[in-house]
Amino acid sequence: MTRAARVGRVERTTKETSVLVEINLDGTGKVDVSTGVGFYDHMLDQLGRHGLFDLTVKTDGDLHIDSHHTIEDTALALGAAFRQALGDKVGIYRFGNCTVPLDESLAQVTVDLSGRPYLVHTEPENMAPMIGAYDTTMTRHILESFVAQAQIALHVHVPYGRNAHHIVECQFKALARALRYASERDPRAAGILPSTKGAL
Ligand SMILES: [Mn+2]
Repeated sequence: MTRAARVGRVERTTKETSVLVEINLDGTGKVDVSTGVGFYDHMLDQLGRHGLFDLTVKTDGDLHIDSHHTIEDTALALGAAFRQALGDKVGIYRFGNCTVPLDESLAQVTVDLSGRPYLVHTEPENMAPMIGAYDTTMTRHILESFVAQAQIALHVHVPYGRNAHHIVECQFKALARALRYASERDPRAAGILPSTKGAL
């Protein structure tokens, strides 16, 4: 049986940004990312590497204003590309979770590729406001944007952590791995849609 390639490609252009995202869910973690926001590139690199997704992201955004539109629009395109790559969701695990520590910080991520967007997110308050050009309040905004387009239920919790870089990075690592587990093909479920409703 030949399986359709699980790839997504989204181009999104507005007056604020121009974004290209390409993703292959069955990749090897080959990543080529440039958004103009160094720390965000580092996070998207985590997503591809630990998700074992091949991921290309090229964003040309209005960084002369700030990094907000660039970060948000990239997350929207990424969510849309991920949804596209999931295709009919037949034969996948659907649910995934992963807990990842990064030194003193811990992230717990649980995902359901449900077809319905819902985000629950908690992280320590009073984090350092900026990591390079990355505004740390954008992490929730990235997750919201990704969830809205990917149409998934996503719960991300950081029960403790001190260093802002660690707090954000462990979230992306755990997200990557949870998305990988949920989107992976279940060898016992070939040809089966993981829903009693008959739709996902
Ligand atoms: Mn916004």
